[in-house]
This record gives sequence, C-alpha cells and structure tokens, in this order.
Amino acid sequence: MENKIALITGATSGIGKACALILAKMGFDIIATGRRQDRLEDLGKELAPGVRFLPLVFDVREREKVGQILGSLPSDWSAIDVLINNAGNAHGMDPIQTGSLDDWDAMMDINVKGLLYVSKAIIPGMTQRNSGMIINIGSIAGKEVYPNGNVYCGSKHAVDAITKGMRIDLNPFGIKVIAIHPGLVETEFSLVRFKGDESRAESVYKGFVPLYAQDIADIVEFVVNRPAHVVLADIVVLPTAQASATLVNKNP
Ligand code: NDP
Ligand code: 8X3
Repeated sequence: MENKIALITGATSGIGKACALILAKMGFDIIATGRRQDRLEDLGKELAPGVRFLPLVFDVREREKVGQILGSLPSDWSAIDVLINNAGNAHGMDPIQTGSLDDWDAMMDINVKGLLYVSKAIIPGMTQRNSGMIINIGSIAGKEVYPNGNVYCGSKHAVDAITKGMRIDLNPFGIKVIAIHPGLVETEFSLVRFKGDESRAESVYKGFVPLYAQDIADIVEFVVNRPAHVVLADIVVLPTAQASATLVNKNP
C-alpha cells in the first residue's frame, strides 16, 4: 500500500486508533482526526518511524471547519484512497420519554451529520479519480433496536441507510462502500455513554469475552486487502457470546 493515504476519523481511541495503527503497518500514510490533540500526538509516537502522519484536530459537528480543513489539505495529502468514518458515540441510555435533548443532538450531530460533513469533503476527490473506498462504522444498533437505545439506534440505522445510498450513488465511479456493524466492543464507548461512570461502563463487558478494537481493525485490514473486483459490502461482527443486540451469554 505504498503511497496510499487513509483518513480515519475518531482515531484518538478505540476502533479508530486500532484502524490507524493497522493501516500504518500495511504501509498507508495516515491522516488521523479527533478532538483530543494530545491523543493524536501519542498516536503519532506509536507509529513506526518513517510512517507519514498528519494529525487533524476538529470536531466533526463543526460543518464549516470540517469543510475548510479537509478542503485545504496539502497537495501531497489530498488524494485520499480510504476513508474510515468512525467518529461517533452513544450519549445516555434513557427511555424516549425521559431522554435528554442534548444527548439526542450529540448523537445525531456526531454519528450522522458529522459522517456526512466529512464524506462531503472527501467524496469529490474520489469521484474525480474514479477510485476510493469508504468504510462506515455502523453498529448492531443499526440493524436492531433495543430498550433505551432509541436515538443511538436511530443514528446507526441512519448510518446503515446512508451507506447503502452511498454505494448506489458512487457505484458508477468504482468506489467501494462498506459498512462494518460491530456488537459489543470494549473501548471508551460505554464510558462516554454513561458519562464517566467507570463501574457502569465496565459492567457492560463483564461475564463474557467482548470484541476488542483490534478485532475490528483486523476486519478492516481484510476488507482493504480484497482484490479490485471484490467488496465486502455489509459486515456484522459480534462477540461469540452475543447472539443479538440484547442477548449476551454472560457467566456461562
Ligand atoms: P471510543 O469512545 O473509544 O472512540 C470514539 C472516537 O470518536 C474517539 O476517537 C473520539 O475522539 C471520536 N469522536 C467522538 N465525538 C467526536 C466529535 N464530536 N468530533 C470528532 N471526533 C469525535 O468508541 P469506539 O471506538 O467504540 O467507537 C468508534 C465507533 O464505533 C463509533 O461510531 C461507535 O458508535 C461505533 N461502535 C462502537 C461499538 C462498541 O461497542 N464500542 C459497537 C458498534 C459500533 P475525540 O473524543 O478525541 O474527539
Ligand atoms: C455499540 C454497540 O450494543 O451498545 O454500537 O449499541 S451497542
């Protein structure tokens, strides 16, 4: 993958960080984004010497800034081959009748509109070059709905639909569009969802072996390595102990 460029959003932790590391090992030049500059600097230090690395600090919700930063990349960084739309999170887990508007805004603005803002900036280069790959990180929450998951599930169902729409519209340009929908992956996801409540977050992954960020990165490596005529369009990946969004075989 010499001289190929991958842009990964939300590369400061979890799935995005693991994807950045594996793509760098595969030989990609890496553009990594997120809000936490210190984390992006740490990622840069973890990369092997010689890996070309461009950290970009922005909030995917900031429409003008996203367009401005991604629309003015240096010329040797602008031809992006692989875009991983990964930045996202759940905020809160409340029934619809008591959910918070701020949480709902965060999930729709980051998971859905943020993905669109980034895609809007990157897709024109891909259509001009008639090549590229977009990997959207969806969720089992984009395939099923579970109690108190209402708006998060809505945001990930939107990612599922937008991915399908992208695949149809970008088909004439030879651009591969892929969705990876994980079940329970142990990352900072639950810490964010439960607003820093560590014991509640840890309890999500207790009593079974969850997925790890590396498992998703391994799938990304496999997907990216397929020959030109093959696209793994829609992938659901669960821990073996998980049968559905809500059915997990804990403490068997
Ligand atoms: P983490 O919380 O570990 O990582 C989330 C990443 O998203 C961070 O790098 C964070 O960076 C970035 N991010 C969040 N909000 C913003 C924002 N407003 N602007 C820019 N970047 C942002 O969680 P995961 O790695 O688990 O989550 C990654 C993706 O995987 C998400 O889309 C999530 O919905 C999805 N997913 C996760 C599952 C799980 O069980 N963990 C299962 C299925 C899907 P920073 O805070 O520095 O901005
Ligand atoms: C994250 C997985 O099950 O918490 O998307 O919705 S779940």
